[in-house]
Amino acid sequence: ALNTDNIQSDILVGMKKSQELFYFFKINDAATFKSKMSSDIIALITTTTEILSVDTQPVTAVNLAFSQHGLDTLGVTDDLGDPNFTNGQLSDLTGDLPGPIGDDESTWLPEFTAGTIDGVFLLASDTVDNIDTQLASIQSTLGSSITTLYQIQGAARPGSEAGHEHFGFMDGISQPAVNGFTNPIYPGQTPVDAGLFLVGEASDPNLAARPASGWATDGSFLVFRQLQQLVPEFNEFLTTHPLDQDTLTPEEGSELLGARMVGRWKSGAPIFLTPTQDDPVLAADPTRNNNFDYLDNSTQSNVDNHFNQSQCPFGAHIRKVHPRGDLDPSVENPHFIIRSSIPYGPELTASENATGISANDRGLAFVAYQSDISNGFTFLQNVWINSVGFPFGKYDPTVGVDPIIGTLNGLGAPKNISGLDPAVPDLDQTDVWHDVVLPTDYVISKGGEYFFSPSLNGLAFIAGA
Ligand code: N7H
Repeated sequence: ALNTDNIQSDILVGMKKSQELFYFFKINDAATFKSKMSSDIIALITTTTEILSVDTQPVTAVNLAFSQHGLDTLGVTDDLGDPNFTNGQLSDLTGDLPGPIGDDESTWLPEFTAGTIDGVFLLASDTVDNIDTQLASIQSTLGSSITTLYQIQGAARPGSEAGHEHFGFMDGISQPAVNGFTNPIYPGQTPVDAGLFLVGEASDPNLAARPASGWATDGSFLVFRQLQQLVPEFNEFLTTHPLDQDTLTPEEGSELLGARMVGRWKSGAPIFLTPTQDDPVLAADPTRNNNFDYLDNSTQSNVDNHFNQSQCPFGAHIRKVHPRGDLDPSVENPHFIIRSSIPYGPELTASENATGISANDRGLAFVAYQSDISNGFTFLQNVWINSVGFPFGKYDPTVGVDPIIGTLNGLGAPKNISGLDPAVPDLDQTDVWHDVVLPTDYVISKGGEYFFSPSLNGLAFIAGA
């Protein structure tokens, strides 16, 4: 079993609250910061054990993670064994291996391009007031040893949209199961080793590269991304390109297009199981809503699935990032991440709806945990999401980039996506594949950073460094 008293809460469980602040800071005075860590801050950090029971959940959950720049500033000299973390996220815009993550630096906020972020506090609670109170207390403890660089206030969307991201789709349904931790494991959930997410576990593929003293054990790399979503523009595209106009109303045709781009209906029901209409009962049933594999129902072979996109386009968002039966598990499993994202920004205004133009910044405060960033986030973004050929080996060799978050070289370039239209999903060799062309990007990266979320023991080590 895992040492859940030692692991920060967000990594395996999430923050379990409707409001979450990401507070990015710079360290001015390492000695004072470390002494306050020991005397006050570490006691505030919420563990996995605490978040699991409502009886022990704090009013405001607190997690703390550092960038490489922050660890350097604090005098931690050990190499954590993850080159992407060491070099920072900005260097993955132009780096060689594992290649560019597709962002255009011109869309990054100066807060993220400056390379000065040392750490981030994650503060989560039921109200923004609680968060502000906790933040004020932390700031008063740390005084001038830190400076605020940037903050993003995340929030669950209101009412019946709770749990849905800003395009309107239910999020947070599918996560890998962690061996020795996740219980129950629902049908369709893939059990994988804890070492894919937690550094220093026996199953950590990079165990030999970790600090010999073991202080990094039970920590995880936190990939943060501020992903702006152009919601009225996305909605306008769906409205003006309804599918299957012979049998569906324009509204239904637009809804179907959105569902085929994501791979789930807005309710969360997977289109592979219910391809022509939404099924909210299925969506709400955790024993069924993740139980599918993209394999042919009758033969359980993937032969048919090399040319048949009737149940789900090859390039649907959730198929790109978790191809299930399209790949052998030994090939796919190293690339699982645990997601802990939350929407940020206001609801759509009436005038944004009317004009189809975003006037406010809103999107996803994207958080993903893994023990190897080059196998997790950057691999998914570069090799699967942004590759027009992935899933490889399909009858149509140009599947297209991920229609939700993929980018072609060149910001906002039009993107051809195969199989979105179910009227022509299953073609023989003489037919021409019919692509739907997305005129531009509806998700724009505003930047991000790589952090290390240490264990409680690891935080104590850092404080003593
Ligand atoms: Fe995605 N969306 O609303 O369209 N995502 N995602 N994501 N995502 C998922 O199954 C979305 C992003 C993954 O196991 C769902 O839990 C949006 C990045 C993975 O079958 C929905 C953005 C990366 C899964 C969305 C965004 C991923 C997943 C269905 C950005 C990785 C699990 C809910 C603004 C680099 C797939 C669910 C599985 C699911 C959306 C970003 C990865 C609705 C809007 C950057 C691994």
